[in-house]
Amino acid sequence: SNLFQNITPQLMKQHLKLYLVMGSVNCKKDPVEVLSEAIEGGITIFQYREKGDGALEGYEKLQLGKKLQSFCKQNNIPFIVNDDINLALELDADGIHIGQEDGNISEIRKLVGNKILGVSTHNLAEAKEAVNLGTNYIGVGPMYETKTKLDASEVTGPNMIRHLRQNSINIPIVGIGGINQTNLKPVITAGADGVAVISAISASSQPRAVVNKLIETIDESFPNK
Ligand code: TZP
Ligand code: MG
Repeated sequence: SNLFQNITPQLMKQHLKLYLVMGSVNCKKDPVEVLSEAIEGGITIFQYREKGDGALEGYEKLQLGKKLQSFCKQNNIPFIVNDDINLALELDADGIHIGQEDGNISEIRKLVGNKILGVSTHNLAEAKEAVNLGTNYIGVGPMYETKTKLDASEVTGPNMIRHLRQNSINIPIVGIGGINQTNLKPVITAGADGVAVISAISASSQPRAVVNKLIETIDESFPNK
């Protein structure tokens, strides 16, 4: 798909508003059901992150990816693949999200062309590098303690986002890690364009209701609204 190729920073920021990240391991219900409810609730971008104990591999990983991608397509939601560049290319995903240990950012940019490229960052040096290499957005975190990512680095808190903004990091930013309805406001007021969430949505028995609430709280949190 080329709908989101060469995405503008402005459109990227809009789509980062509520970023659902998940795979089968994170879901209380069928992942397809979780995603379709979350889309109905109003998520604005989705990342397929099939990782951890019991994660699907090979053909099964591909098949679930195809199903989730088709729901995203029907609803104009960018479909991003975590880590797996071959899968992103095979599915013709809208983008790829990588961490600091997932390879050379410039090489990955060459492989994925004009697709969305997002990178996880934890400090100003990493954010500056991501900007210089032309990534479309950065994830910053963990904002808060999280049980979802076992090898998560130290909590930075929303202040890291404020620090990046004060140091002229103007690209789209999404906060991640331990975020829920009760603690998201400081992430937005620190300067994030949105929040990325795994367990608050995917481990819920009512993903649609949770997403409705998150959207309402995000809207209330933006300084100009
Ligand atoms: N990267 C930093 S924290 C994290 C990732 C993938 C996990 C976020 O999951 P949750 O359940 O929203 O804390
Ligand atoms: Mg990774």
